[in-house]
This record gives sequence, C-alpha cells and structure tokens, in this order.
Amino acid sequence: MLIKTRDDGFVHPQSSEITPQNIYRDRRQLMRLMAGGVAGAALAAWAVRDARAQMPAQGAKLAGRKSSVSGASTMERITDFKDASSYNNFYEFGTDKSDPARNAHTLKTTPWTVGIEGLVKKPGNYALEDLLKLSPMEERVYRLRCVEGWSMVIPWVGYSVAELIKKVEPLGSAKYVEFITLADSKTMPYVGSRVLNWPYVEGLRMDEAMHPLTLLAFGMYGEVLPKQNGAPLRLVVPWKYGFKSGKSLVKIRFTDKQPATAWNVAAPQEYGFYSNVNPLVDHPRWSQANERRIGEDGLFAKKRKTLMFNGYEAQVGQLYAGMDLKKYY
Ligand SMILES: Nc1nc2c(c(=O)[nH]1)N[C@H]1C(S)=C(S)[C@@H](COP(=O)(O)O)O[C@H]1N2
Ligand SMILES: [Mo]
Repeated sequence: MLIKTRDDGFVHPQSSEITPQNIYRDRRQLMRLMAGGVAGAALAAWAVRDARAQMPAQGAKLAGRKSSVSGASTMERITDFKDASSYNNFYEFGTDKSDPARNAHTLKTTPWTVGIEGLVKKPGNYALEDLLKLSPMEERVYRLRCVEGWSMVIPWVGYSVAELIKKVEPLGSAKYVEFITLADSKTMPYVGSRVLNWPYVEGLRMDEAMHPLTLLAFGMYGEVLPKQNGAPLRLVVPWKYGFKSGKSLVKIRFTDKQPATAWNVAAPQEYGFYSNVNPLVDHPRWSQANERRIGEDGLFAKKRKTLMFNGYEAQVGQLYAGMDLKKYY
C-alpha cells in the first residue's frame, strides 16, 4: 500500500505491510509514479529502502554512472560488502568495530534535512529528496584509509560536494566548511558518552571541499548507504584519514575560521586539522607507513605500504604546495 505522506507528493510504502514479494511490486509502482531519470529512480529506491530497513534483505538499488573525475576509481580489488558494512567506526553507536552494524538500526533516516548555514547566500534546510536530485549520481571506487592502520576499497555512489556548494553560493569571506553530523541521544546510544564531544564535527578548507574528489555519498555497492556506513548521506574525502569523512550529516556551515573538529579537540597532539594520509608522518603512538587491507588478513597477507595522500597525490598534491606537512598533520 502506498501512503502519501507529504505535501510535495513524496510517497513511501507502509512498513507493516512490506513483504519480500510486494517490495518489488511497490518499487515498480514507485518508479512509475516518480519522474523518470536517475533522480526519480534514486528517490523511489530511497523510499523503498527505508521501508525495508528492518529487513535482513539487501537494500534498495542506488546506481551511479561511471565517474569522469580524474582518479575517481582505483582498479584494486573491491572489499567485500560484508566487511565494509560490518567493520565500522561510528562512535555514536559504540566503539567496537562490530557495534555500528549491530546498533545502527535505531537511526531514523526519514524525514531528513541538511541545514546550510553561515557565510552563504542561500542558507536553509534542504530536504534529502532535493539533495538526491541535485546532481547525477556517480560511482567512484575509493580507497579508505583509517588512521588506525587498516584500509578498504569501497564503490561509493554520490556526487562531488562541490556541486552542492556551488548551488548554495558561499560568500567570498567563507574560507572553511564545517560538516556537522547527527547527535541524537534517543537513537544513538553512545551520544552523551565521554569518548568525544558531540556532535561529531569535521571540517575542510574551502579548496579541499571544492575538490572534485570530495564526495557527498548517498550509497555504496549500488545500494543506498547502510545505516552503519553513515546513512542517509556522508562525506568521503579519499586522500585523508577516514575520520575526516563524517557520517549522517545534518549541517554544513561556511565559516571564516578553521573549525574545531571532534578528533582535534579530543586529542590535538594525535589528530590535526588536515589529517592527510602520509606514510612519512607517524601517529605519536604508531607508524603510519603500512596498512592492513580488510579482507586480506589471512596468515600470509602482507601489510601494504601506505601511499602518500592515500594514492591521490597526482590529484590533490597541489592543494598543499609549500606547506610543511609535518607541522600541518
Ligand atoms: N559521525 C561519525 N562519522 C564518522 C565516524 C564516527 O565515529 N562518527 N568515524 C570515522 C572513521 S574513524 C572512519 S575510518 C570512517 C569509517 O567509515 P566506514 O565505516 O563507512 O568504512 O567513518 C568516519 N566517520
Ligand atoms: Mo578511522
């Protein structure tokens, strides 16, 4: 049964009536109801996926066209979906790698809006449905390198955050972008714990945010994002340590001052603002020269050498020309 829930005609199936059979019937029905094209399909998929949230079945499809951005896809072996969706850092849901997959089902991803604030001509609350339609979806296979010394290769679906930034027109005085994520203690059991200051905040310099590789992701592996991976939308900054890629974004704020980021506030000697992947700059408590690729951790798996800027130096090296990367870590 399709229920009309919003004035703008956004529809979703009622979850109590969902069975594996009628999902596909409803999905086809939604596809017909929605405007054609990629955005329409994405929106329909979105609605179905939310209704299926409690089900063990795979999520709804969210396909993207192949990206034309230089360096946007590595040919390295893609990490299994199972690993990418069960070995996570999402401290709002617990600090063990297995906690987010177990706990994130409580996250409510509809309705969802992203507030655009600060030094910008078009501030306001942007509905997820509108963000999904803002630009064509692309698939990009990025390496993700966690500061803890492991990595994955994940096919994300989304578009450059630059597309959104251009639409909202930041003022000339905006030098940084602050990315603020959801902190809802009712649905996120560790919000309120003392591990970090909540909300989890990250930030980029304006030119980093505008770089075409910086992705606003809505999906992975051709499906909408699993909750533990940061549904309904997150950042992915492939040349920086994974913690720069905030999950479940609710606000994007344009500022003239470098944002106070969650990890930098928690441990400034260990985590800087830039956090570019750099095998030559060790973490104070461990080396960053090598990494373990998740899914390769058998007896004979060798550690891989960590690459400068996580392998994206050709694309982003120029952003840091002349900077002392030992000082600005
Ligand atoms: N809101 C929020 N975003 C977050 C985190 C977090 O704890 N909370 N962890 C970060 C870290 S440390 C990493 S490595 C990546 C992991 O993303 P993945 O689970 O999709 O691989 O998410 C980042 N984004
Ligand atoms: Mo991480």
